[in-house]
Amino acid sequence: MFRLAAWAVVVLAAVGASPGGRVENVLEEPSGRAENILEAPRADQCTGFANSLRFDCYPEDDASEEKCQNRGCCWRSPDTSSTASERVALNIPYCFYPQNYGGYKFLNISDAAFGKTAYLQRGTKSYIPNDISIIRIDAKFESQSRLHVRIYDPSKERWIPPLPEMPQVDTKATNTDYDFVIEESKIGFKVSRKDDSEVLFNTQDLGGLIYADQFIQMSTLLPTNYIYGLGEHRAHFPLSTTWQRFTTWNRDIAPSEYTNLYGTHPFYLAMETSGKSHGVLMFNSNGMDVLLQPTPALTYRTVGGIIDLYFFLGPSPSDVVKQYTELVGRPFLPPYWGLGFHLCRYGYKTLTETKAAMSRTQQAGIPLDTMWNDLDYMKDQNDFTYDTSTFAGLPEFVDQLHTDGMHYIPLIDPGISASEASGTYPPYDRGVELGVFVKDSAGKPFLGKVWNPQSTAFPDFTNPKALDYWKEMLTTMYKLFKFDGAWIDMNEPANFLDGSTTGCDKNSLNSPPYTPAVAGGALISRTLCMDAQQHMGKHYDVHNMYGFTETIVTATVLSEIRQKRPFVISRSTFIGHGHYSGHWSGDISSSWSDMAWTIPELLSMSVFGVSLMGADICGFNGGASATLCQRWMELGAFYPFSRNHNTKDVNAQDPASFGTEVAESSRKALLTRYSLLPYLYTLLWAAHAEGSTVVTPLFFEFPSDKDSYAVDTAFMWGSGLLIVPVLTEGSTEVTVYLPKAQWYSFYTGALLSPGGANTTLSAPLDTIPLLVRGGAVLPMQTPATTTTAARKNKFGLMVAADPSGAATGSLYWDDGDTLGTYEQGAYNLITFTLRDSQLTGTPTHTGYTGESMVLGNITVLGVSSASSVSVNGASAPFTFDSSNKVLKMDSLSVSLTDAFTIKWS
Ligand code: MIG
Repeated sequence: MFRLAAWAVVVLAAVGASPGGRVENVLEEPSGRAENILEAPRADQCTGFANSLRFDCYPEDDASEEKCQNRGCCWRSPDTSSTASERVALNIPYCFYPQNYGGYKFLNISDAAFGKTAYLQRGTKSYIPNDISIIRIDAKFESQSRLHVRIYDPSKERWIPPLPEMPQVDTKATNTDYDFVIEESKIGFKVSRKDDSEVLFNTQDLGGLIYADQFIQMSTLLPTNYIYGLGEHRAHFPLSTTWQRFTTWNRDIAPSEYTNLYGTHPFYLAMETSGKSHGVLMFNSNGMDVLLQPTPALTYRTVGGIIDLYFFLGPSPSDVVKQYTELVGRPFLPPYWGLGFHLCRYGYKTLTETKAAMSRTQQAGIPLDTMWNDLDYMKDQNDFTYDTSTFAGLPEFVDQLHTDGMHYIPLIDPGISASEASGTYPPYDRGVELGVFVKDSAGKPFLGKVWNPQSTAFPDFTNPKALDYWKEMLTTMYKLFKFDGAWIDMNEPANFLDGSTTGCDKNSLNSPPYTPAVAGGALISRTLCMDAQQHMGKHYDVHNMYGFTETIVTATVLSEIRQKRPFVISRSTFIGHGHYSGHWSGDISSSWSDMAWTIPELLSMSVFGVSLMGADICGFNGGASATLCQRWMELGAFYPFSRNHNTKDVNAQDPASFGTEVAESSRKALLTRYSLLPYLYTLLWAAHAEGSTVVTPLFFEFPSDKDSYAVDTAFMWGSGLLIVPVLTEGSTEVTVYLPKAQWYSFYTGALLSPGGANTTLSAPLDTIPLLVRGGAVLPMQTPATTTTAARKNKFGLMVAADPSGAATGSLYWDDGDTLGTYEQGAYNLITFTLRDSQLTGTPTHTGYTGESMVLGNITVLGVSSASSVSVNGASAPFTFDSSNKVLKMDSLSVSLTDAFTIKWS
């Protein structure tokens, strides 16, 4: 199911055996902030620049004319002859690169077995210390749709993230969808789409190419302003290109617009004017700014590693995501129970409180699969313990959950208490013995402070021994109580201090010549020192991979301990995260606007290949009102990972705590979710097997409809279901742009609108509008209040005819918990086809016999008339609603693992 235990061991060990190059110059003495002073440009080199063609030469806060000119750059106020809309942007640089900004020149360009190769040499210094004087470009034509452009130092190994493991391709694809253009007269390169000559990426002769040890900068023109991705950030789904900076540096912080957040995904997807799409990954783990400007253009600024770009040619947006996850890892297939509803809070101070929240949820008839506990369950907030007085009976509680077909997940922090009396706390003592903690510059365990009483050590998950260590710890806890998954938090890694308990040394890693626009203003802000040592490299290089490596180790160890699919939800993420686990959007607030922000976050994570995604339903910080929680429960019922979570010391937010109305709406929405779980599960399987998206942006399905490009208040499940939540208080209707298609109401089956316009949908307080798209067959199941119970029920189908009366769909089914079912063929796959008033079911794979699969009901939308129905040749009862044009068969008993035909006339 994923590149399993053995894989992680091999990779981590291999990495250990030969640590990659790392940033070299740990200067002994104060940081390298001292800049080279260059000559000011001539005035004629600074004229004739439209505002949008200015590339920022002084992104730091303390720009001045003198400092700008010392960088050899032009200082001019923005050009007022430009259009008003350009002028509103306050970020138009005063300081910008002049024409012919000196620097690199080609030494030569030649063909290579993998594509093209070229060398560039720097003639004059840049303003940043430690320029690399000769750099090499390799363009590898890796496949028809994938181009890999690597720019590096040919004479010295530099840091390249060893994970996720990238393929080494040394032969050149012959039929490519792209042209790679490189010419001696123009510094840089160009990538274009072969069939329509669209230029996708063009760095030629743009100012500011700098390749120094701790500062690498390159700009490119873009073919479009429709850019998506570049996470993790709170931002609208189509990213602003109005001088907007997107900084990636994993950070524990409540989300606010554009600040760096918990994860790093330097990948973007672009929609071209033609409706075609391409994607670009900058495979780099160092602190980075990516700047988007209206030209449209993009600038990468990273403080280490190399320029390592992968281009994905699509041409559809879903092709781009498939090509991306083919490279970085397909989403994992979660256990089926993980798709049920989860209930959690920080501040269930006792087991009794935990049980009370659970039973009022169950009393209200609200589906619930998994109970969670936060730090509260721990003794002194230390990992791998539980408080045997406040949480007395925890093991028995967990056993009872299992008896009831439910599950239990505890929070686990990476930080290990480093100040317990020696011999009393094995997690620390063993960690020291095995040497698995991150080390300070002197080689001792690096000490910070997180939740533990006095000080905290941090396991180094890049160390192959961490796998044994973590397994030992989780096994010990598993002996205490049989938890089913892991909620891994604070793994940016977060620290309540800036650096260690004794601060950080002054050197070029802890304060580099350039600091990206990170929250707190310094790389060490609320995390470790940059010169802390990990097995793979300096924290400076591996910081953004801390949570990712913890995720890999945790998922691997969990699957070994439980011998079942691991369910891991991690706050910190990196490129390729979705291959191992899910993610939630962290410490959002209980507000209407934060609820709306969860949708672009969900859509972006889908683009990054993280399928199992959710946000704290009803919001984390602050208390939610009943009206907010009602609408949020309805929306959250459609997050792939559906968990209500809350902070401590505010009012309860579990759905039953607000009284009957909220409880009833929650019950209704969650029962609808549970009825659609076979569809959701099939989508997760398809993501795992083929890289398609689960949460699907509307425009992925309508790439030639530009009006759909900006929609981020609604989202689809796959290609068949559109979810349109109400995001404003008190509204009982909601307006959304619908592309041209047949859209049916999920609830009544009525045909709503031919699309192509903004459409207002009615949304009573207890109802979230759901639209089924003509052409889809949604596999369903009679719901229950746990997935364990629901899985015993009969299946159903919702069939929605397209204008030609056709539809298709499929159902993937297995036991929902065993490792590797798909890979081992232990599953059933059934495809459904509607055409000419005839629905057929065809089992294309039958490898799972765990339970019989019986189809109990079918609803067909968009049927013009029906006076008789036959099932496998025998006539069958039905009802027909002639006003909504809905045909229903409610009392079927058809085996899904045998081919079947249902006809009507
Ligand atoms: O500093 O464990 O995002 O979900 O409840 C806060 C306590 C630490 C942050 C997580 C949140 C969790 C909380 N944690």
